[in-house]
Amino acid sequence: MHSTLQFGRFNYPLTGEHARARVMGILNVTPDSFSDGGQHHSLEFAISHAEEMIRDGVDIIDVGGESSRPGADPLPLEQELQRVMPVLYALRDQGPAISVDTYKPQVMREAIIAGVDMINDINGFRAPGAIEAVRDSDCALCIMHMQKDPQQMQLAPQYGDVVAEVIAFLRERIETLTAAGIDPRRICVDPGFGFGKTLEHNYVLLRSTARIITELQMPLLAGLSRKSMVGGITGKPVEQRMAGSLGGALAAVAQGAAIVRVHDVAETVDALKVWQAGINR
Ligand code: 7PJ
Repeated sequence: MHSTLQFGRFNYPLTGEHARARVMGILNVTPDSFSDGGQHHSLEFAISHAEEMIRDGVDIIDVGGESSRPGADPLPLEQELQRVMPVLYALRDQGPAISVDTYKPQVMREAIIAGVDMINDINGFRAPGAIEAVRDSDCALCIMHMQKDPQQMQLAPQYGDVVAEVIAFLRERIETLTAAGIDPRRICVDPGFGFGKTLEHNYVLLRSTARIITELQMPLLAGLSRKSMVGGITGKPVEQRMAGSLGGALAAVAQGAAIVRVHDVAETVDALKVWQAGINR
């Protein structure tokens, strides 16, 4: 494992006494249904949500314009840029690191010009031109595993050995990125909870967090906040999954996850502080 993760303007220690899990807050920028449908309200709403996360102690804000919920339709490039770019420019000097959740190379290029610190790609930089778009920058790169695409992924996910297959996929992507000249200290990996996985696949992967980190020797990002895997255990609908999500985040961090991607920033920050204070290092 490298001793640090290069994260644009930031550099996160991964080993030693200053290492700690980072909290990534989810900022969805989608048109609001309660106004004229223009860009203005969604921008103001996104900024005030970001300000709340900053007060709550967020480390990284992950800005996403396209829903990648199971069955969701892709968003045209121009619309994604219109949603996301004003938010990136508004947030880039507010303190936290900024990430953009996109698989489109043109959005990656514009976001890097705007100064983002991470490109978070649910597609693992497989789109033609994605690697070239991010190569000559110092932003972090999150490589996520997804089986099929958001339209198809939850129809009938199948694996022989889910952990081995996710690791093999991530290893191939790491090798392709580093062969293109990308510094491995910029890379983190993500098993992609809910992206082409059954409940059982998701929990086999969560229980294998430490193994994935050890085999790949890369920092790991875990995103399970409010997902169906939390509902599958608790029986709770999406608006009642906060405590379950905290439990899942702690399970990942206890196995060495470097970053947790969450909706509930204040609660996650507190849970991690108390957990950190209460364990033997
Ligand atoms: C993830 C993501 C995730 C990373 C989404 C949702 C669906 N990016 N983007 N990992 N999930 N890296 O938040 O429910 O798990 S969108």
